[in-house]
Amino acid sequence: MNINKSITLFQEAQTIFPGGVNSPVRAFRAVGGQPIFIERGEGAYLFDVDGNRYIDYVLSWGPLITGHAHPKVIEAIRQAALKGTSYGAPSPLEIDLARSIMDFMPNIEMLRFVNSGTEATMSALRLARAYTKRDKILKFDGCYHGHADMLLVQAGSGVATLGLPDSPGVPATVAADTLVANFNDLDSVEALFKKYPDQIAGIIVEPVAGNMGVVPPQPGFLEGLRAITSREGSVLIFDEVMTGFRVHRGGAQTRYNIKPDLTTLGKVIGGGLPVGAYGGRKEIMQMVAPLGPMYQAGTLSGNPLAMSAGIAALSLIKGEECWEKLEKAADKLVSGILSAAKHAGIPIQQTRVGTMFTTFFSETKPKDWNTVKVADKIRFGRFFQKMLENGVYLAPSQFEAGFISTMHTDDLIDKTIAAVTEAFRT
Ligand code: KE4
Repeated sequence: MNINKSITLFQEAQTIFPGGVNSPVRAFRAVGGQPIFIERGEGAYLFDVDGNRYIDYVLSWGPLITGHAHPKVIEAIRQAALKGTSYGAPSPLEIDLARSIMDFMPNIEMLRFVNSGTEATMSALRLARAYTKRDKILKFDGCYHGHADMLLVQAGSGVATLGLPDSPGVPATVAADTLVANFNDLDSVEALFKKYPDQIAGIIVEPVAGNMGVVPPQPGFLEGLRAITSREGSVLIFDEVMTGFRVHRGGAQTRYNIKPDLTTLGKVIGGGLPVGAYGGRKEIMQMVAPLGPMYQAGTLSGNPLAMSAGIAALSLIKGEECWEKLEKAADKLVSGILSAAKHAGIPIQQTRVGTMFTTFFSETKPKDWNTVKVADKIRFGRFFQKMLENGVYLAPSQFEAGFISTMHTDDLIDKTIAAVTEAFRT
């Protein structure tokens, strides 16, 4: 496979961007270090600058559930752009996208648009602190909620991929207010509430962990978090930036029938353009300026271009039949991976919730960060490279999720399973 242009471009990019990339996990550091430069995307495919074509299971890290350059999304963006890209003032499009989101997730009674998942989680935590007048927050080891200072404590995703348990530059005083419990371990949560009574403003959780690889909640875990936060007067925040419109058409809160106090969103709701959102119980959201005293703002929040892309994308995944198809395709894929691994005698742990999944090279059942961090990263790296050579573009890290789109047809899934079989064989 010729990737000469990618190699040349990466050399130049490294003289401009730290690590040659604009987001760390794209540098392929965990899987060999030579990223592929992309020329264009179309449907389920990525095309690189050397003309190679790949079936894409990263889909921009989740957003592209209708695939690359869906004609309806592109047309919506084109029409919106003809009327200008940003007004810095309210527009009916914000209402339309919000209404669409609230139809999918009725627990969201009021919301605010921002421009990334990081802004959404950062704002939701400030709101939880403002609402409860408490300072401490509780997150889970291996979960990633964006790069706000207070959240870069034992985080997942790129932080875990690069083996940076915490980031330098985060003041100890800030990190001290971030408590860390174990995912799927309610005792570790109870212990922190016992140690810090009436001091914990809120719990933020990926209801299905995606940033340590996909790790589902064990029965009772989410219910337990709901009970503990209600008992303790803390805010329960479901960070559904990744799980929203991925693990179920109504997100994890619908799949597991849990009512969080606040929900954070991103990725899919922007249809491939930068959009984030936080929302939930009205009595909490009413604290947000200018209605309430908690300040949060954004130049491009709710801009008509991004709203139009989100509206188009969500309109394409409204129907139940679309979700039945997505579930079937994802199930077919992971069943194929499992049987290929069994046939080749390679020990893997295959997880999937809805349209997101991970293949762990490990004999340990994934439950939390401690059980996934032992996975064989070297073997994952070799698998990744083999799949890339076979025209399949996976997330370049053992600690990330894979995603499918409505454009991943049966035929493409079959081709992917054949590539997996070949990769395992060699
Ligand atoms: P952004 O600020 O990257 O839009 O969203 C942060 C975020 C918040 N919450 C969850 C659950 C997330 O998964 C993310 C971002 N996810 C990573 C992928 N694991 C984005 C990819 C990257 O960092 O380049």
